[in-house]
Amino acid sequence: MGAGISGLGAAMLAFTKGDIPFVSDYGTIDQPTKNKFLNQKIQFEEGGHSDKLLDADIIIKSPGISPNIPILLKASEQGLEVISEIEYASRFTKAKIIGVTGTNGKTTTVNIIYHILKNAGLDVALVGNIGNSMAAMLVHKDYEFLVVELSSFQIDGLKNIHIPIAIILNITPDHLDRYQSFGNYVQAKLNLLKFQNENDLTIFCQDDIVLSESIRNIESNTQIIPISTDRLLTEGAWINDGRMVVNHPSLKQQFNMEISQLTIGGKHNLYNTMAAAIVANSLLIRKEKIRESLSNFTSVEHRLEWVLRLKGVEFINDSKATNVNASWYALESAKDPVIWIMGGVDKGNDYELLKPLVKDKVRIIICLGIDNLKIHDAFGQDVELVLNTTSMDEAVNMAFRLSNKEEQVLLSPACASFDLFENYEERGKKFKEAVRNL
Ligand code: UMA
Repeated sequence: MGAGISGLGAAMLAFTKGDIPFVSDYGTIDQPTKNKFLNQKIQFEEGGHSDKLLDADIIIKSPGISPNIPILLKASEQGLEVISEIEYASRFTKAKIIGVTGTNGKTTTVNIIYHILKNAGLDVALVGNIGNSMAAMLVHKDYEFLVVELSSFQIDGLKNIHIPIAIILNITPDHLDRYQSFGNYVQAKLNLLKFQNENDLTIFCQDDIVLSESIRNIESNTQIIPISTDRLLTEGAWINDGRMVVNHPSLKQQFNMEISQLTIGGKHNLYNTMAAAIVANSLLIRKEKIRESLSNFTSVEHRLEWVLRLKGVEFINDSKATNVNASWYALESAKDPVIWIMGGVDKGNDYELLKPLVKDKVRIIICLGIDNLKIHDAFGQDVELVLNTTSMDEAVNMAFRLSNKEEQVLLSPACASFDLFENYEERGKKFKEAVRNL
């Protein structure tokens, strides 16, 4: 179900492995995807989900599709197996899976892990929520390691996968439009531990109160490894006197490194780096290789990405920030004053968390979205100006016109992008284009 990235990948893998795929999409399937189906004689339907789906042995559901739509409720009444593309793909690989979840930081963390493993000469692929279908990646070859970015929607569709190394970076409210309550969302993330056994590693951030309390209350027999930047731990990963230290009985090697040698800054990146360093040490990658990789890793596109400086004004692309917490990190690491371009599709945002930072650092807010009322209500009293626009070019031009020397123009929407853009990548690319056009 769904003919996007994951549906196309699943269909291609099914076809290659001798299963008979049928693809159903409620929207219009784009022509290049249709051509791929036609080339392989893969059957498909568009413009709705017909009852033909109920004749299947397994339904592979794309993560963006709600499990509560009528056809899926019917399928579950009939006892049909409904799984995610990641679960389906896992049935065709011998790779050691490193699964990374969390509300924020997943993309940076999987990229760091991938970078270290690749640099160490390992046979590794980077897949999942990052934008690469795991199934599509396995069509032509298998890998020794798969680094998988997992959204909670993707975890929901897992069943028998084995995840020897799991990372949960943090849990803050997101996707409340789909999970009804924060508790359900927390549970969805913690379900990752269901796919692990006593020899497996679970890495989690101890400084995240919700996460550390929930993880302690969960029945699990895995090797749980905490990371912290706030406290000196004796086991796990922590910061001591400017050095990152990694040490845990379940790891075969100890590791430490000067944090001044890390190429990516900010407290959040320390967590991402510590998690990646634990993974690398558990795989016994040579310490010099780990240090080398961590000191030449460059940041991820659309995540606090520095674009350029023009007449003393700095432009930062943080389009990947699709929730309040991600924008909190961006504002926290920003130099003041900030002209903040934000807004889009609100996923149940509570802006209270941002108010102190906004008061302190933001001078002007430019809303880039169709419905901006909530933003005006939340921050109208805290900044000089709140302006509306529905065009990226206009937003960037406005920001530049109103900016002063030594200010920062930050695109960090705190919202999803679907009202005006295809996805956050398109939003980020349009931002960079508009900035370069200045
Ligand atoms: N569709 C239906 N029926 C429905 C609803 C949608 O057929 O009831 C169809 C749409 O018409 C469309 C297709 O489903 O053709 C899209 O499916 P999808 O939304 O699951 O998107 P994919 O292209 O398969 O991409 C998904 C992830 N998207 C979502 O979870 C929304 C991608 O994460 C991921 O990279 C990709 O699988 C490969 O694993 C993106 C994302 O926005 C980056 N993730 C969210 C986030 O990070 O916040 C969770």
